[in-house]
Amino acid sequence: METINKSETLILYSDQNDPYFNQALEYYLLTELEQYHQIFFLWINAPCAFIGRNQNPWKELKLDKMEANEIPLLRRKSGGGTVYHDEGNLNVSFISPHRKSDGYKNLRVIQAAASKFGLQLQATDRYDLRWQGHKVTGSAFYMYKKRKMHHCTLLVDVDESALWEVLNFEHEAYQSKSVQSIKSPVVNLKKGNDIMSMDRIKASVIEAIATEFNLGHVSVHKPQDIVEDWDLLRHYVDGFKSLTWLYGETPDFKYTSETGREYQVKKGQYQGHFFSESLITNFESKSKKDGDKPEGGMNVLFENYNPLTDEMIQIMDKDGHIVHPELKPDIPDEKLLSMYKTMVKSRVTDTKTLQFQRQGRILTYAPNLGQEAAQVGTIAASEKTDWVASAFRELGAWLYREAPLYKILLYWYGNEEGMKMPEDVRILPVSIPIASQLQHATGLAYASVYKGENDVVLGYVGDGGTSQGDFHEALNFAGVMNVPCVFIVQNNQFAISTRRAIQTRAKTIAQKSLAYGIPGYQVDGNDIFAVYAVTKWLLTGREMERVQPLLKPTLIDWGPIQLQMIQQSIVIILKLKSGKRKTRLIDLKNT
Ligand SMILES: Cc1ncc(C[n+]2csc(CCOP(=O)(O)OP(=O)(O)O)c2C)c(N)n1
Ligand SMILES: [Mg+2]
Repeated sequence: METINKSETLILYSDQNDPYFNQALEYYLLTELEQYHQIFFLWINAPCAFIGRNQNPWKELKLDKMEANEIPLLRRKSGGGTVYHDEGNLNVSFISPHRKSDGYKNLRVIQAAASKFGLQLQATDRYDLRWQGHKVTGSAFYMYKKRKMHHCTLLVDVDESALWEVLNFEHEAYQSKSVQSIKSPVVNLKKGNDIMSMDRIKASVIEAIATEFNLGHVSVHKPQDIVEDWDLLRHYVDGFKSLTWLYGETPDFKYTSETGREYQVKKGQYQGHFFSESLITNFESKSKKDGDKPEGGMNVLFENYNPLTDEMIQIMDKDGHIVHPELKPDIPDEKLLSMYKTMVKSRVTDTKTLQFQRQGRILTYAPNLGQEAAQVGTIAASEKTDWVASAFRELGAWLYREAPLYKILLYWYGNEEGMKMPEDVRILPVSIPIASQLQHATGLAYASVYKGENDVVLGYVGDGGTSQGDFHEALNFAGVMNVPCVFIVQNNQFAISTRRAIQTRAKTIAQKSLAYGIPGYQVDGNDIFAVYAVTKWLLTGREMERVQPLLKPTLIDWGPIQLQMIQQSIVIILKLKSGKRKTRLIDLKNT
Protein backbone atom coordinates (compact mmCIF):
# COMPACT_ATOMS: atom_id res chain seq x y z
CA MET A 1 0.00 0.00 0.00
CA GLU A 2 1.27 3.44 -0.87
CA THR A 3 2.23 5.37 2.23
CA ILE A 4 0.98 8.91 2.52
CA ASN A 5 2.82 11.67 4.28
CA LYS A 6 0.80 12.40 7.39
CA SER A 7 1.35 16.11 7.09
CA GLU A 8 -0.58 16.00 3.82
CA THR A 9 -3.57 14.55 5.57
CA LEU A 10 -6.16 16.61 7.36
CA ILE A 11 -8.87 15.35 9.69
CA LEU A 12 -11.36 18.00 10.58
CA TYR A 13 -14.41 18.03 12.78
CA SER A 14 -16.76 20.99 12.57
CA ASP A 15 -17.81 22.34 15.93
CA GLN A 16 -20.69 24.24 14.23
CA ASN A 17 -24.06 22.78 13.41
CA ASP A 18 -25.22 25.48 11.00
CA PRO A 19 -25.76 23.43 7.82
CA TYR A 20 -24.93 26.31 5.45
CA PHE A 21 -21.66 26.89 7.25
CA ASN A 22 -20.77 23.20 7.10
CA GLN A 23 -21.72 22.92 3.45
CA ALA A 24 -19.61 25.99 2.63
CA LEU A 25 -16.72 24.63 4.69
CA GLU A 26 -16.87 21.31 2.83
CA TYR A 27 -16.68 23.22 -0.46
CA TYR A 28 -13.87 25.39 0.88
CA LEU A 29 -11.88 22.28 1.85
CA LEU A 30 -12.35 20.87 -1.63
CA THR A 31 -11.51 24.01 -3.56
CA GLU A 32 -9.04 25.90 -1.40
CA LEU A 33 -6.92 23.42 0.53
CA GLU A 34 -5.02 21.78 -2.27
CA GLN A 35 -1.94 21.47 -0.06
CA TYR A 36 -3.61 18.52 1.61
CA HIS A 37 -3.42 15.30 -0.29
CA GLN A 38 -6.44 13.93 1.49
CA ILE A 39 -9.01 15.41 3.80
CA PHE A 40 -11.52 13.71 6.07
CA PHE A 41 -14.25 16.02 7.24
CA LEU A 42 -16.80 15.08 9.91
CA TRP A 43 -19.82 17.28 10.48
CA ILE A 44 -23.22 17.25 12.12
CA ASN A 45 -26.08 19.60 11.27
CA ALA A 46 -29.05 21.08 13.03
CA PRO A 47 -32.33 19.88 11.42
CA CYS A 48 -32.35 20.63 7.68
CA ALA A 49 -33.08 18.99 4.33
CA PHE A 50 -30.56 18.56 1.52
CA ILE A 51 -31.59 18.01 -2.06
CA GLY A 52 -29.24 16.85 -4.81
CA ARG A 53 -27.83 19.17 -7.48
CA ASN A 54 -30.50 18.36 -10.07
CA GLN A 55 -33.54 17.97 -7.91
CA ASN A 56 -36.77 19.85 -7.58
CA PRO A 57 -37.36 21.04 -3.99
CA TRP A 58 -41.13 21.46 -4.52
CA LYS A 59 -41.36 17.90 -5.74
CA GLU A 60 -39.11 16.27 -3.17
CA LEU A 61 -40.07 18.14 -0.02
CA LYS A 62 -43.06 19.45 1.85
CA LEU A 63 -41.78 23.00 1.88
CA ASP A 64 -44.75 24.33 3.85
CA LYS A 65 -43.99 21.88 6.67
CA MET A 66 -40.34 22.87 6.57
CA GLU A 67 -41.22 26.53 6.75
CA ALA A 68 -43.58 25.93 9.68
CA ASN A 69 -40.92 23.90 11.52
CA GLU A 70 -38.11 26.29 10.52
CA ILE A 71 -36.18 23.57 8.74
CA PRO A 72 -33.87 25.13 6.15
CA LEU A 73 -33.45 23.82 2.62
CA LEU A 74 -30.01 23.17 1.11
CA ARG A 75 -28.96 22.15 -2.39
CA ARG A 76 -25.79 20.12 -2.78
CA LYS A 77 -23.25 20.63 -5.53
CA SER A 78 -23.21 16.85 -5.86
CA GLY A 79 -26.00 14.76 -7.38
CA GLY A 80 -28.08 12.13 -5.67
CA GLY A 81 -31.30 12.29 -3.71
CA THR A 82 -32.92 14.13 -0.83
CA VAL A 83 -31.70 13.60 2.71
CA TYR A 84 -33.05 14.85 6.01
CA HIS A 85 -30.36 15.78 8.55
CA ASP A 86 -30.44 16.44 12.28
CA GLU A 87 -28.08 16.02 15.20
CA GLY A 88 -28.50 12.25 14.92
CA ASN A 89 -26.89 12.19 11.49
CA LEU A 90 -23.12 12.01 11.00
CA ASN A 91 -21.68 13.38 7.76
CA VAL A 92 -18.29 12.22 6.56
CA SER A 93 -16.67 13.76 3.49
CA PHE A 94 -13.63 12.16 1.89
CA ILE A 95 -11.62 14.50 -0.33
CA SER A 96 -8.67 13.23 -2.36
CA PRO A 97 -7.15 13.38 -5.85
CA HIS A 98 -9.56 11.88 -8.33
CA ARG A 99 -7.18 9.05 -9.26
CA LYS A 100 -6.77 8.02 -5.64
CA SER A 101 -10.43 8.22 -4.71
CA ASP A 102 -11.96 4.85 -3.91
CA GLY A 103 -15.62 4.90 -2.85
CA TYR A 104 -15.64 1.36 -1.46
CA LYS A 105 -12.49 2.00 0.56
CA ASN A 106 -14.23 5.04 2.08
CA LEU A 107 -17.28 2.94 2.86
CA ARG A 108 -15.02 0.41 4.58
CA VAL A 109 -14.26 3.15 7.13
CA ILE A 110 -17.94 3.34 8.04
CA GLN A 111 -18.28 -0.45 7.98
CA ALA A 112 -15.28 -0.85 10.32
CA ALA A 113 -16.66 1.81 12.69
CA ALA A 114 -20.07 0.10 12.79
CA SER A 115 -18.57 -3.36 13.29
CA LYS A 116 -17.06 -2.08 16.59
CA PHE A 117 -20.69 -2.09 17.73
CA GLY A 118 -21.35 -5.53 16.32
CA LEU A 119 -23.18 -4.21 13.27
CA GLN A 120 -22.32 -5.64 9.84
CA LEU A 121 -23.13 -3.21 7.03
CA GLN A 122 -23.39 -4.27 3.39
CA ALA A 123 -22.31 -1.96 0.55
CA THR A 124 -24.54 -1.76 -2.53
CA ASP A 125 -23.55 -0.88 -6.08
CA ARG A 126 -25.03 2.61 -5.46
CA TYR A 127 -22.48 3.16 -2.69
CA ASP A 128 -25.18 2.86 -0.02
CA LEU A 129 -24.65 0.92 3.18
CA ARG A 130 -27.43 -1.29 4.51
CA TRP A 131 -28.03 -2.98 7.79
CA GLN A 132 -30.42 -5.90 7.63
CA GLY A 133 -31.70 -4.59 4.28
CA HIS A 134 -32.34 -1.06 5.60
CA LYS A 135 -30.34 1.92 4.39
CA VAL A 136 -28.08 3.56 6.98
CA THR A 137 -25.70 5.44 4.65
CA GLY A 138 -26.06 7.19 1.30
CA SER A 139 -23.28 8.60 -0.90
CA ALA A 140 -22.88 11.52 -3.27
CA PHE A 141 -19.85 12.46 -5.37
CA TYR A 142 -18.52 15.72 -6.73
CA MET A 143 -15.44 16.58 -8.81
CA TYR A 144 -13.53 19.84 -8.63
CA LYS A 145 -10.57 20.15 -10.97
CA LYS A 146 -8.60 16.98 -10.27
CA ARG A 147 -10.04 16.43 -6.83
CA LYS A 148 -12.98 14.30 -5.90
CA MET A 149 -15.25 14.50 -2.92
CA HIS A 150 -17.17 11.54 -1.65
CA HIS A 151 -19.84 12.58 0.78
CA CYS A 152 -21.48 10.01 3.09
CA THR A 153 -24.27 10.40 5.60
CA LEU A 154 -24.73 7.99 8.45
CA LEU A 155 -28.05 7.62 10.25
CA VAL A 156 -27.16 7.16 13.88
CA ASP A 157 -30.14 8.45 15.79
CA VAL A 158 -32.19 10.66 13.47
CA ASP A 159 -35.72 11.74 14.40
CA GLU A 160 -37.51 9.44 11.97
CA SER A 161 -40.93 11.02 12.36
CA ALA A 162 -39.49 14.45 11.45
CA LEU A 163 -37.76 12.85 8.47
CA TRP A 164 -40.96 11.35 7.03
CA GLU A 165 -42.85 14.53 7.78
CA VAL A 166 -40.81 16.64 5.35
CA LEU A 167 -40.20 14.18 2.51
CA ASN A 168 -42.78 14.35 -0.25
CA PHE A 169 -43.79 11.37 -2.32
CA GLU A 170 -46.79 12.79 -4.11
CA HIS A 171 -45.21 13.77 -7.37
CA GLU A 172 -48.08 13.60 -9.84
CA ALA A 173 -48.45 17.37 -10.24
CA TYR A 174 -44.80 17.79 -11.26
CA GLN A 175 -43.37 16.66 -14.56
CA SER A 176 -39.70 17.16 -15.26
CA LYS A 177 -36.39 15.51 -15.85
CA SER A 178 -35.18 16.34 -12.36
CA VAL A 179 -33.66 13.52 -10.35
CA GLN A 180 -36.32 11.81 -8.29
CA SER A 181 -35.34 10.38 -4.90
CA ILE A 182 -35.79 6.66 -4.45
CA LYS A 183 -37.87 5.82 -1.41
CA SER A 184 -35.75 3.39 0.62
CA PRO A 185 -36.51 1.83 3.98
CA VAL A 186 -34.09 3.51 6.37
CA VAL A 187 -33.03 2.68 9.91
CA ASN A 188 -30.98 4.28 12.66
CA LEU A 189 -27.81 2.43 13.66
CA LYS A 190 -28.83 2.88 17.27
CA LYS A 191 -31.62 0.36 16.61
CA GLY A 192 -28.92 -2.28 16.21
CA ASN A 193 -27.04 -1.45 19.37
CA ASP A 194 -28.35 0.58 22.24
CA ILE A 195 -24.98 1.73 23.51
CA MET A 196 -24.38 3.54 20.22
CA SER A 197 -24.13 7.32 20.59
CA MET A 198 -23.01 10.07 18.26
CA ASP A 199 -19.78 10.65 20.22
CA ARG A 200 -18.94 6.96 20.18
CA ILE A 201 -19.54 6.39 16.48
CA LYS A 202 -17.65 9.59 15.66
CA ALA A 203 -14.63 8.35 17.65
CA SER A 204 -14.89 4.96 15.90
CA VAL A 205 -15.00 6.59 12.47
CA ILE A 206 -11.86 8.62 13.24
CA GLU A 207 -10.11 5.48 14.49
CA ALA A 208 -11.20 3.58 11.38
CA ILE A 209 -9.89 6.38 9.11
CA ALA A 210 -6.48 6.10 10.81
CA THR A 211 -6.44 2.30 10.35
CA GLU A 212 -7.87 2.13 6.82
CA PHE A 213 -5.59 4.89 5.53
CA ASN A 214 -2.60 3.78 7.56
CA LEU A 215 -2.16 7.10 9.33
CA GLY A 216 -0.98 6.00 12.79
CA HIS A 217 -1.76 8.60 15.42
CA VAL A 218 -4.03 11.36 14.15
CA SER A 219 -5.02 14.74 15.47
CA VAL A 220 -8.43 16.20 14.75
CA HIS A 221 -8.63 19.88 13.81
CA LYS A 222 -11.35 22.46 14.12
CA PRO A 223 -12.34 24.97 11.39
CA GLN A 224 -10.55 27.80 13.24
CA ASP A 225 -7.22 25.93 12.92
CA ILE A 226 -7.54 25.61 9.17
CA VAL A 227 -9.60 28.37 7.57
CA GLU A 228 -7.58 31.39 6.49
CA ASP A 229 -9.92 33.19 4.14
CA TRP A 230 -13.07 33.73 6.21
CA ASP A 231 -14.43 36.23 3.70
CA LEU A 232 -14.36 33.61 1.01
CA LEU A 233 -16.03 31.11 3.31
CA ARG A 234 -18.77 33.63 4.08
CA HIS A 235 -19.13 34.24 0.36
CA TYR A 236 -19.70 30.50 -0.12
CA VAL A 237 -22.26 30.53 2.70
CA ASP A 238 -24.16 33.36 0.99
CA GLY A 239 -24.09 31.50 -2.31
CA PHE A 240 -25.47 28.31 -0.78
CA LYS A 241 -28.18 30.31 0.98
CA SER A 242 -29.23 32.30 -2.06
CA LEU A 243 -32.63 31.70 -3.59
CA THR A 244 -31.17 31.54 -7.06
CA TRP A 245 -29.11 28.55 -5.93
CA LEU A 246 -31.78 26.86 -3.80
CA TYR A 247 -34.74 27.32 -6.14
CA GLY A 248 -33.41 28.91 -9.34
CA GLU A 249 -31.22 25.90 -10.14
CA THR A 250 -34.21 23.58 -10.35
CA PRO A 251 -34.44 21.84 -13.74
CA ASP A 252 -37.38 23.29 -15.70
CA PHE A 253 -40.65 21.55 -14.96
CA LYS A 254 -44.35 21.56 -15.67
CA TYR A 255 -46.81 21.87 -12.82
CA THR A 256 -50.45 20.85 -13.17
CA SER A 257 -52.71 22.62 -10.70
CA GLU A 258 -55.82 21.07 -9.14
CA THR A 259 -57.91 22.83 -11.79
CA GLY A 260 -55.96 20.96 -14.46
CA ARG A 261 -54.20 24.04 -15.80
CA GLU A 262 -50.53 23.55 -16.70
CA TYR A 263 -47.75 25.94 -15.74
CA GLN A 264 -44.26 25.94 -17.21
CA VAL A 265 -41.73 26.75 -14.51
CA LYS A 266 -38.34 27.88 -15.74
CA LYS A 267 -35.36 28.46 -13.50
CA GLY A 268 -37.69 27.85 -10.57
CA GLN A 269 -39.89 30.79 -11.56
CA TYR A 270 -43.29 31.38 -13.01
CA GLN A 271 -43.94 34.84 -14.47
CA GLY A 272 -41.03 36.38 -12.61
CA HIS A 273 -41.86 34.90 -9.22
CA PHE A 274 -40.34 31.91 -7.55
CA PHE A 275 -42.81 29.11 -7.91
CA SER A 276 -44.94 27.82 -5.06
CA GLU A 277 -48.24 26.01 -5.06
CA SER A 278 -49.82 28.91 -3.16
CA LEU A 279 -48.55 31.33 -5.84
CA ILE A 280 -50.51 29.35 -8.42
CA THR A 281 -53.57 29.13 -6.18
CA ASN A 282 -53.46 32.90 -5.80
CA PHE A 283 -53.05 33.34 -9.52
CA GLU A 284 -56.03 31.15 -10.18
CA SER A 285 -58.27 32.76 -7.58
CA LYS A 286 -57.31 36.15 -9.01
CA SER A 287 -58.19 35.01 -12.53
CA LYS A 288 -61.45 33.64 -11.14
CA LYS A 289 -62.25 37.03 -9.62
CA ASP A 290 -61.54 38.54 -13.01
CA GLY A 291 -63.59 35.74 -14.57
CA ASP A 292 -66.51 37.96 -15.59
CA LYS A 293 -64.10 40.22 -17.39
CA PRO A 294 -63.77 39.61 -21.10
CA GLU A 295 -60.05 38.94 -21.30
CA GLY A 296 -59.35 37.51 -17.87
CA GLY A 297 -57.77 40.66 -16.43
CA MET A 298 -54.27 42.03 -16.27
CA ASN A 299 -52.46 38.70 -16.26
CA VAL A 300 -53.86 37.76 -19.66
CA LEU A 301 -53.13 41.24 -21.00
CA PHE A 302 -49.57 40.99 -19.76
CA GLU A 303 -49.01 37.47 -21.00
CA ASN A 304 -50.00 38.52 -24.51
CA TYR A 305 -48.34 41.94 -24.62
CA ASN A 306 -45.75 42.47 -27.33
CA PRO A 307 -43.54 45.57 -26.94
CA LEU A 308 -42.65 45.45 -30.64
CA THR A 309 -46.11 46.66 -31.50
CA ASP A 310 -47.07 50.22 -30.73
CA GLU A 311 -49.89 49.07 -28.46
CA MET A 312 -50.43 51.31 -25.44
CA ILE A 313 -52.14 49.98 -22.35
CA GLN A 314 -54.98 52.31 -21.44
CA ILE A 315 -57.91 52.08 -19.04
CA MET A 316 -59.19 55.67 -19.15
CA ASP A 317 -59.04 57.83 -22.26
CA LYS A 318 -58.06 61.48 -22.36
CA ASP A 319 -61.67 62.60 -21.87
CA GLY A 320 -61.98 60.58 -18.67
CA HIS A 321 -64.03 57.72 -20.17
CA ILE A 322 -63.25 54.27 -18.84
CA VAL A 323 -62.44 52.31 -21.96
CA HIS A 324 -61.44 49.05 -20.24
CA PRO A 325 -63.68 48.61 -17.20
CA GLU A 326 -62.44 45.05 -16.77
CA LEU A 327 -58.97 46.39 -16.00
CA LYS A 328 -59.92 49.28 -13.76
CA PRO A 329 -58.08 48.90 -10.45
CA ASP A 330 -60.00 48.66 -7.24
CA ILE A 331 -58.61 51.71 -5.42
CA PRO A 332 -60.36 52.64 -2.15
CA ASP A 333 -61.99 56.10 -2.32
CA GLU A 334 -59.78 57.49 0.41
CA LYS A 335 -56.63 56.47 -1.43
CA LEU A 336 -57.93 57.75 -4.73
CA LEU A 337 -58.64 61.10 -3.13
CA SER A 338 -55.17 61.25 -1.65
CA MET A 339 -53.69 60.46 -5.07
CA TYR A 340 -55.75 63.24 -6.63
CA LYS A 341 -54.76 65.70 -3.90
CA THR A 342 -51.10 64.88 -4.44
CA MET A 343 -51.46 65.53 -8.16
CA VAL A 344 -53.01 68.93 -7.41
CA LYS A 345 -50.35 69.72 -4.81
CA SER A 346 -47.66 68.73 -7.30
CA ARG A 347 -49.18 71.02 -9.97
CA VAL A 348 -49.46 73.98 -7.58
CA THR A 349 -45.95 73.45 -6.20
CA ASP A 350 -44.63 73.13 -9.71
CA THR A 351 -46.23 76.36 -10.89
CA LYS A 352 -44.98 78.25 -7.85
CA THR A 353 -41.46 76.87 -7.99
CA LEU A 354 -41.18 77.68 -11.66
CA GLN A 355 -42.18 81.25 -10.85
CA PHE A 356 -39.48 81.43 -8.16
CA GLN A 357 -36.99 80.21 -10.67
CA ARG A 358 -38.13 82.69 -13.31
CA GLN A 359 -37.82 85.45 -10.76
CA GLY A 360 -34.23 84.38 -10.16
CA ARG A 361 -34.93 83.38 -6.57
CA ILE A 362 -33.77 79.81 -7.10
CA LEU A 363 -31.15 78.47 -9.41
CA THR A 364 -32.52 75.77 -11.64
CA TYR A 365 -35.71 73.79 -11.67
CA ALA A 366 -37.09 70.83 -13.64
CA PRO A 367 -40.82 71.38 -14.26
CA ASN A 368 -43.31 68.51 -14.09
CA LEU A 369 -46.38 69.81 -15.92
CA GLY A 370 -48.35 66.86 -17.27
CA GLN A 371 -46.27 64.18 -15.59
CA GLU A 372 -48.30 64.01 -12.38
CA ALA A 373 -50.27 60.85 -13.20
CA ALA A 374 -47.18 58.91 -14.24
CA GLN A 375 -45.50 59.81 -10.97
CA VAL A 376 -48.34 59.59 -8.47
CA GLY A 377 -49.79 56.46 -10.09
CA THR A 378 -46.55 54.51 -9.82
CA ILE A 379 -45.69 55.57 -6.32
CA ALA A 380 -49.21 54.99 -4.98
CA ALA A 381 -48.99 51.40 -6.20
CA SER A 382 -45.75 50.82 -4.27
CA GLU A 383 -45.11 50.14 -0.59
CA LYS A 384 -43.62 52.80 1.63
CA THR A 385 -40.60 50.56 2.11
CA ASP A 386 -39.89 50.34 -1.61
CA TRP A 387 -37.00 52.45 -2.79
CA VAL A 388 -37.31 55.36 -5.19
CA ALA A 389 -34.31 56.17 -7.34
CA SER A 390 -35.32 59.32 -9.15
CA ALA A 391 -33.72 61.55 -11.71
CA PHE A 392 -34.72 65.17 -11.02
CA ARG A 393 -38.29 65.42 -12.30
CA GLU A 394 -40.29 63.30 -9.86
CA LEU A 395 -42.00 65.93 -7.70
CA GLY A 396 -45.34 64.06 -7.62
CA ALA A 397 -43.67 60.86 -6.46
CA TRP A 398 -41.74 62.66 -3.75
CA LEU A 399 -44.83 64.46 -2.45
CA TYR A 400 -46.92 61.27 -2.32
CA ARG A 401 -44.20 59.68 -0.21
CA GLU A 402 -44.41 62.69 2.10
CA ALA A 403 -40.95 63.96 1.35
CA PRO A 404 -40.76 67.29 3.21
CA LEU A 405 -41.43 70.07 0.70
CA TYR A 406 -38.85 72.34 2.29
CA LYS A 407 -36.20 69.70 1.63
CA ILE A 408 -37.18 69.57 -2.03
CA LEU A 409 -37.10 73.36 -2.33
CA LEU A 410 -33.81 73.58 -0.45
CA TYR A 411 -32.33 71.41 -3.17
CA TRP A 412 -33.45 73.74 -5.94
CA TYR A 413 -32.19 76.67 -3.88
CA GLY A 414 -28.80 75.00 -4.05
CA ASN A 415 -28.60 74.17 -0.37
CA GLU A 416 -26.59 71.07 0.48
CA GLU A 417 -29.27 69.94 2.95
CA GLY A 418 -31.70 69.66 0.05
CA MET A 419 -33.06 66.19 -0.78
CA LYS A 420 -31.46 64.77 2.35
CA MET A 421 -34.51 62.77 3.31
CA PRO A 422 -35.54 61.58 6.75
CA GLU A 423 -34.51 57.95 7.38
CA ASP A 424 -37.96 56.49 6.77
CA VAL A 425 -38.45 58.23 3.42
CA ARG A 426 -36.83 55.87 0.98
CA ILE A 427 -36.06 58.36 -1.75
CA LEU A 428 -32.55 58.75 -3.07
CA PRO A 429 -31.28 62.27 -3.67
CA VAL A 430 -31.70 63.89 -7.09
CA SER A 431 -29.29 62.39 -9.58
CA ILE A 432 -28.29 64.92 -12.18
CA PRO A 433 -26.02 62.83 -14.46
CA ILE A 434 -28.62 61.35 -16.77
CA ALA A 435 -29.58 57.71 -16.03
CA SER A 436 -26.92 57.30 -13.35
CA GLN A 437 -29.69 56.76 -10.78
CA LEU A 438 -30.51 53.48 -12.48
CA GLN A 439 -27.17 52.07 -11.35
CA HIS A 440 -28.18 52.94 -7.81
CA ALA A 441 -31.58 51.39 -8.41
CA THR A 442 -30.20 48.04 -9.55
CA GLY A 443 -27.65 48.07 -6.74
CA LEU A 444 -30.39 48.59 -4.17
CA ALA A 445 -32.54 45.90 -5.77
CA TYR A 446 -29.61 43.49 -5.71
CA ALA A 447 -29.04 44.32 -2.04
CA SER A 448 -32.70 43.60 -1.33
CA VAL A 449 -32.40 40.09 -2.77
CA TYR A 450 -28.98 39.54 -1.19
CA LYS A 451 -30.32 40.42 2.24
CA GLY A 452 -33.46 38.34 1.71
CA GLU A 453 -35.65 41.42 2.03
CA ASN A 454 -38.94 42.18 0.37
CA ASP A 455 -38.22 45.61 -1.03
CA VAL A 456 -38.37 46.50 -4.67
CA VAL A 457 -36.98 49.58 -6.38
CA LEU A 458 -38.66 52.07 -8.68
CA GLY A 459 -36.03 53.57 -10.96
CA TYR A 460 -37.22 56.65 -12.88
CA VAL A 461 -35.58 57.90 -16.04
CA GLY A 462 -36.46 60.20 -18.93
CA ASP A 463 -36.94 59.14 -22.55
CA GLY A 464 -33.64 60.80 -23.42
CA GLY A 465 -32.01 58.90 -20.57
CA THR A 466 -32.73 55.63 -22.37
CA SER A 467 -30.02 56.55 -24.89
CA GLN A 468 -27.45 56.88 -22.14
CA GLY A 469 -24.91 54.11 -21.40
CA ASP A 470 -25.93 53.89 -17.75
CA PHE A 471 -29.45 52.90 -18.79
CA HIS A 472 -28.18 49.94 -20.79
CA GLU A 473 -25.77 48.78 -18.12
CA ALA A 474 -28.47 48.96 -15.48
CA LEU A 475 -30.98 46.99 -17.55
CA ASN A 476 -28.38 44.42 -18.43
CA PHE A 477 -27.40 43.95 -14.80
CA ALA A 478 -31.03 43.79 -13.74
CA GLY A 479 -31.79 41.16 -16.37
CA VAL A 480 -28.79 39.00 -15.62
CA MET A 481 -29.15 39.20 -11.85
CA ASN A 482 -32.94 39.16 -12.00
CA VAL A 483 -33.29 41.94 -9.46
CA PRO A 484 -36.63 43.37 -8.32
CA CYS A 485 -36.51 46.72 -10.08
CA VAL A 486 -39.11 48.51 -12.19
CA PHE A 487 -37.67 51.00 -14.65
CA ILE A 488 -40.10 53.81 -15.24
CA VAL A 489 -39.54 55.91 -18.34
CA GLN A 490 -41.17 59.31 -18.15
CA ASN A 491 -41.53 59.73 -21.83
CA ASN A 492 -42.17 63.44 -22.18
CA GLN A 493 -40.92 63.37 -25.79
CA PHE A 494 -38.01 65.69 -25.24
CA ALA A 495 -34.50 65.64 -23.85
CA ILE A 496 -34.16 69.38 -23.43
CA SER A 497 -34.34 70.39 -27.08
CA THR A 498 -33.80 66.93 -28.57
CA ARG A 499 -37.10 65.56 -29.83
CA ARG A 500 -38.04 61.94 -29.32
CA ALA A 501 -37.94 61.43 -33.11
CA ILE A 502 -34.25 62.28 -33.29
CA GLN A 503 -33.44 60.66 -29.94
CA THR A 504 -33.80 57.04 -31.02
CA ARG A 505 -34.92 55.01 -34.01
CA ALA A 506 -36.63 52.48 -31.75
CA LYS A 507 -40.36 52.46 -32.44
CA THR A 508 -41.19 52.24 -28.76
CA ILE A 509 -38.99 52.63 -25.75
CA ALA A 510 -40.61 49.56 -24.21
CA GLN A 511 -39.05 47.39 -26.90
CA LYS A 512 -35.57 48.21 -25.58
CA SER A 513 -36.41 45.73 -22.80
CA LEU A 514 -36.25 42.83 -25.26
CA ALA A 515 -32.51 43.18 -25.67
CA TYR A 516 -32.07 42.54 -21.96
CA GLY A 517 -34.51 39.67 -21.69
CA ILE A 518 -36.89 41.56 -19.43
CA PRO A 519 -40.55 42.43 -19.98
CA GLY A 520 -41.43 45.87 -21.32
CA TYR A 521 -44.79 47.60 -21.60
CA GLN A 522 -45.98 50.85 -23.11
CA VAL A 523 -48.66 52.42 -20.95
CA ASP A 524 -50.60 55.67 -21.19
CA GLY A 525 -48.76 57.92 -18.74
CA ASN A 526 -51.64 60.39 -18.57
CA ASP A 527 -54.00 57.69 -17.39
CA ILE A 528 -53.59 57.28 -13.65
CA PHE A 529 -55.67 54.09 -13.62
CA ALA A 530 -53.47 52.41 -16.19
CA VAL A 531 -50.31 53.64 -14.48
CA TYR A 532 -51.52 52.41 -11.09
CA ALA A 533 -52.91 49.09 -12.34
CA VAL A 534 -49.77 48.17 -14.28
CA THR A 535 -47.41 49.06 -11.46
CA LYS A 536 -49.60 47.32 -8.90
CA TRP A 537 -49.84 44.22 -11.07
CA LEU A 538 -46.08 44.07 -11.32
CA LEU A 539 -45.53 44.61 -7.63
CA THR A 540 -48.26 42.42 -6.16
CA GLY A 541 -46.57 39.23 -7.27
CA ARG A 542 -44.40 39.52 -4.22
CA GLU A 543 -47.39 39.37 -1.91
CA MET A 544 -48.24 36.02 -3.36
CA GLU A 545 -44.70 34.80 -3.07
CA ARG A 546 -44.21 32.22 -0.39
CA VAL A 547 -40.48 31.84 -0.53
CA GLN A 548 -39.12 35.30 -1.23
CA PRO A 549 -40.64 37.81 -3.52
CA LEU A 550 -38.71 38.44 -6.60
CA LEU A 551 -40.16 40.81 -9.06
CA LYS A 552 -38.79 40.43 -12.52
CA PRO A 553 -37.05 43.60 -13.66
CA THR A 554 -39.45 45.42 -15.95
CA LEU A 555 -39.35 48.45 -18.19
CA ILE A 556 -42.42 50.65 -18.40
CA ASP A 557 -42.64 53.36 -20.99
CA TRP A 558 -45.37 55.85 -20.19
CA GLY A 559 -46.08 56.51 -23.83
CA PRO A 560 -46.09 60.08 -25.07
CA ILE A 561 -46.99 62.19 -22.08
CA GLN A 562 -49.10 65.15 -23.11
CA LEU A 563 -49.19 68.64 -21.66
CA GLN A 564 -45.44 68.76 -21.51
CA MET A 565 -43.51 71.52 -19.89
CA ILE A 566 -40.11 70.07 -20.09
CA GLN A 567 -37.89 73.01 -20.72
CA GLN A 568 -35.18 73.49 -18.23
CA SER A 569 -34.01 76.86 -17.21
CA ILE A 570 -30.94 77.86 -15.43
CA VAL A 571 -30.12 81.09 -13.72
CA ILE A 572 -26.59 82.16 -14.27
CA ILE A 573 -25.09 84.76 -12.05
CA LEU A 574 -22.79 86.89 -14.11
CA LYS A 575 -20.13 89.05 -12.67
CA LEU A 576 -20.13 92.21 -14.71
CA LYS A 577 -17.14 94.45 -15.30
CA SER A 578 -18.51 97.03 -12.94
CA GLY A 579 -18.18 94.44 -10.17
CA LYS A 580 -21.90 94.33 -9.67
CA ARG A 581 -23.61 90.96 -9.81
CA LYS A 582 -26.34 90.56 -12.32
CA THR A 583 -28.71 87.69 -12.66
CA ARG A 584 -29.53 86.53 -16.15
CA LEU A 585 -32.01 83.96 -17.10
CA ILE A 586 -31.06 81.54 -19.80
CA ASP A 587 -34.06 79.72 -21.11
CA LEU A 588 -33.03 76.51 -22.74
CA LYS A 589 -36.41 75.86 -24.26
CA ASN A 590 -35.35 76.42 -27.80
CA THR A 591 -31.64 75.90 -27.59
C1 LIG B 1 -24.69 62.64 -18.39
C2 LIG B 1 -25.44 63.91 -18.64
N1 LIG B 1 -25.39 64.50 -19.86
C3 LIG B 1 -26.07 65.63 -20.09
C4 LIG B 1 -26.80 66.22 -19.11
C5 LIG B 1 -27.55 67.51 -19.36
N2 LIG B 1 -29.01 67.25 -19.35
C6 LIG B 1 -29.81 67.63 -18.35
S1 LIG B 1 -31.40 67.21 -18.61
C7 LIG B 1 -31.04 66.51 -20.08
C8 LIG B 1 -32.13 65.89 -20.91
C9 LIG B 1 -32.72 64.69 -20.27
O1 LIG B 1 -33.78 64.23 -21.04
P1 LIG B 1 -34.68 63.06 -20.54
O2 LIG B 1 -33.85 61.91 -20.13
O3 LIG B 1 -35.72 62.81 -21.58
O4 LIG B 1 -35.34 63.61 -19.21
P2 LIG B 1 -36.34 64.87 -19.04
O5 LIG B 1 -35.47 66.05 -18.77
O6 LIG B 1 -37.13 64.99 -20.29
O7 LIG B 1 -37.18 64.53 -17.87
C10 LIG B 1 -29.70 66.63 -20.37
C11 LIG B 1 -29.08 66.13 -21.60
C12 LIG B 1 -26.80 65.61 -17.84
N3 LIG B 1 -27.48 66.10 -16.80
N4 LIG B 1 -26.11 64.45 -17.63
MG1 LIG C 1 -37.64 63.59 -21.72
